[in-house]
Amino acid sequence: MGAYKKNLNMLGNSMVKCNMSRGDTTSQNQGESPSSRDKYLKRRKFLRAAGGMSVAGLLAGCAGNGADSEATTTEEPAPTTTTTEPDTEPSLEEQYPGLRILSPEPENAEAASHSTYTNMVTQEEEFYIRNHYPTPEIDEDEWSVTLDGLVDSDVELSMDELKREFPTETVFHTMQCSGNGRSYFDPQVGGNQWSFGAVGNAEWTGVPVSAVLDAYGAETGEDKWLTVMGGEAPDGEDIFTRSIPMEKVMEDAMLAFEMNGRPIPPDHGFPVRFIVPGWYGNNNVKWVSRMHVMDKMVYPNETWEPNDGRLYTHWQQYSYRIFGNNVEGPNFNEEISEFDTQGQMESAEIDHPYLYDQLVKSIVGFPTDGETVTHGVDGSIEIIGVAWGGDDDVESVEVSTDGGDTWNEAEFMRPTIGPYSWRLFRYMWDPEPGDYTIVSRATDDNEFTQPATISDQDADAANKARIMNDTYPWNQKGYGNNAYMPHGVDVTVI
Ligand SMILES: Nc1nc2c(c(=O)[nH]1)N[C@H]1C(S)=C(S)[C@@H](COP(=O)(O)O)O[C@H]1N2
Ligand SMILES: [Mo]
Repeated sequence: MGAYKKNLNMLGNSMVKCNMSRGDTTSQNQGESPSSRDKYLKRRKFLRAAGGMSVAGLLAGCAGNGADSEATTTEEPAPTTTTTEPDTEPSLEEQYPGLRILSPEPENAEAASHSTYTNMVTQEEEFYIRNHYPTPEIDEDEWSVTLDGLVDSDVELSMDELKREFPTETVFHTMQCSGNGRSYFDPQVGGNQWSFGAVGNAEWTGVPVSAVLDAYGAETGEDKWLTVMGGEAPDGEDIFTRSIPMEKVMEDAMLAFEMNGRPIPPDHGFPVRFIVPGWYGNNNVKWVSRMHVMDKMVYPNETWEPNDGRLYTHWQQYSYRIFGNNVEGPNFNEEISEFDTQGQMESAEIDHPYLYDQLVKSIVGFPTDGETVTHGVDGSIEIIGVAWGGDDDVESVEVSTDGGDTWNEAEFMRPTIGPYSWRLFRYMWDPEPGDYTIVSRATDDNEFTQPATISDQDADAANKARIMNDTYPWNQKGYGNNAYMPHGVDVTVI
């Protein structure tokens, strides 16, 4: 019971900040007051300035102040790095020069340029941010992850215990928001209007969740589920909760502390984030506060201890479901046994697929849309892009320079950096001067190929929530779009 209490405190009203002063306690919840927000941004600036520091040093820089300290100045970097920084709040645009901001609070932003998709690893500056609630400010010394449900003993693990008592692993994981490409739906659907930029590839480092579950005698049979909760929801809001099938959890889910070799930035889940390699972003719960082992997925009217009236099911059963125009809302399931999104779309048993494993997709990174290009020294233009297949391999990529009429086989660049990373591809092109539309389409090792366009609102494909007739199903929430035509690039060759 004690563990629950402490955990709930954290969820409810003591999101402890690095720079929190004692007098700030009424406004500490979501950092909404100007003063706490100022301090927060100051800290973020510090984190960015400290890019070269070791992990230990960087974490100590925050924790060393203690949660009660007013002493914001002690964690400022050396004067040489601060004198050039203006003492004003940097805008989100300044913090993330490679992002197009969709909403400042909660923060939602996507890669602004196709050029992000010429790089194997996506840097923080260009990595999309997708938040339902404002980014919490967390002191990692005060943070813990509770494990309960079908376990031998409930436990509350400090960050230090998590980091020191379990083996460390690393994985490159291409993570895409299931709403990426939503802006191309016609008629338009509600929600953030993501175009092509809500996908990135990062290296995540942390501990295998299987090691933690095994250590505390969790039931880990294939019919079990791990329900993972984020710790940032404001009072009265649904906890960001996802139920992940135990089979996948035991295979390779991770509690990650680092993104691209540095502590995970606050916007991406500091101090600890759930990583489900190959699966849509919504499964990758940030600011993890609790993991609950269950014999089904989280279901409406779920009650478990503590039954504190909080809501858990919204982000699992209502949201992140694919359903067409003629459907009032998604039906709920206690369990499903097909997690491949394409497999669910084709399954007779699942009416409204859940967004788990990612559909195969690709995007052109060079040239960018609207660009004028010239031939290289060898007389050709190198078209570059990335392709990924979720937890399936990408088998091949084709490139068209005439808007999808004719296709050419692209070649993969080396190296490969693991089964869940996108692959870079190239096509050497030798065109006459003129205007062209370049698109790419990928095929995975199940022989699924990206469709060309999005279906009409009332087409068969939409009603059945299926990829048919080379179209992706228009769906009410705008999820899962992997059609290639909408994000083609128009270029001029001179
Ligand atoms: N706790 C919590 N975790 C979350 C979210 C959230 O709002 N709260 N958003 C999810 C969604 S929808 C996506 S696409 C990814 C985005 O991760 P990023 O902001 O690091 O790119 O985080 C997921 N994890
Ligand atoms: Mo998302």
